Amino acid sequence: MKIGIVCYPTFGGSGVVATELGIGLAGLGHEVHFITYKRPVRLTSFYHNIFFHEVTSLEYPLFEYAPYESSLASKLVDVIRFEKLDILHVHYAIPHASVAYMAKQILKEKGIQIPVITTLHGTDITLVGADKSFSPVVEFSINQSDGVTAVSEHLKEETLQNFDIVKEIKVIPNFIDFTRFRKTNKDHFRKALAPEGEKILIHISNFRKVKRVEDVVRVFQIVHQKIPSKLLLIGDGPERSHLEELCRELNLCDEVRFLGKQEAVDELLAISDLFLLTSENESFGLAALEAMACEVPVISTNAGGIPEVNIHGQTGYLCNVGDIESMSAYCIELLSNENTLETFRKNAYQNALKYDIKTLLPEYVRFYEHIIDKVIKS
Ligand code: GMT
Repeated sequence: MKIGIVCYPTFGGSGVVATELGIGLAGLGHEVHFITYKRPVRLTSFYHNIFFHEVTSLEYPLFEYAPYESSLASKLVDVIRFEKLDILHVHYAIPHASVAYMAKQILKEKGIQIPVITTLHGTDITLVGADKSFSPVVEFSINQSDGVTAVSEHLKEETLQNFDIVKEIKVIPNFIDFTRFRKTNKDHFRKALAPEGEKILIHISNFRKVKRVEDVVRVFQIVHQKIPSKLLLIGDGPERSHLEELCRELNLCDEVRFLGKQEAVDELLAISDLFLLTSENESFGLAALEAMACEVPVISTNAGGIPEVNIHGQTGYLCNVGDIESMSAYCIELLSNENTLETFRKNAYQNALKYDIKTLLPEYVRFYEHIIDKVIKS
């Protein structure tokens, strides 16, 4: 198949999933075309059957905001037409689903049919998409997609509750590539970050308010009083300077390392003992799955789709949003008992195996074939 993929090219979960999916599909022999404003960050190597088409917005003094949607729609028309794509898969509804609809209509005028699949990732439905300033467009464009997928059961339910959806939503959960995410020996690295053999807690996110990273720091403050430990904060975003100030206030600057955006997150996970995910909303929690694949148990909230990934009492523990006391108590419990920690490590890995890319990639391929068939027969 010739597959077009539209996504945000950034470190965010939806961009990561879209990129890994494209790489996986190319590995199966399909031809993949990424169409977005920057080369996706996870697309680091050269593949003979992966192409990147950069969308550039026209600057003009009249435009306070350059109309990216029009540039993307025009690029889609061009790529679909001249590369003869079989299907277009857009990740994150806003604005990709409505832009895909526009491109589809333009191509229809030219006698070209392009099946469109939209994958919902989370904030496109929960935080941003449900806002009145977007919701009519989101609802319309989901209903106009030929196929719709969501990354968790919870997200599917939330979409059906928030919008009047007439299309069937298929759940295809996020996946993990075990050739990259696995426990490896990085002891030298561990020594550099925790020279006295301290335990390592880790959090990875985009530091947006929804992640409640302040809770991570406050949980760590309690844990650190009982267990010699270090906290690694990976990622960057709007809350970072506030968190740096908080660490200064709490006198934790020597124990908390802000490592910024990192590509080799697998190497940092490989030296970690616990992963903290304190989000108030999370459709899936890809970062938690990446941790589990590297045998790192997860202490998280029970928000959104997280309980579908992190199993309470097996792969980690789930607590109510903001319940810092319970989260820290669970961290201390696990970090104080080497045997239990080891069992949780194994459980985390076992549960992550359910999300192996090798199992989930064929699900996407079957779904593509089904949608192409349906559109062609219509
Ligand atoms: O978490 C974010 O803010 C980034 C966001 C995105 O769209 O890139 O992540 C969402 O999609 C990920 C991949 O499907 C999911 O693992 C995240 O749970 C989801 N984030 C939220 O629902 C807040």
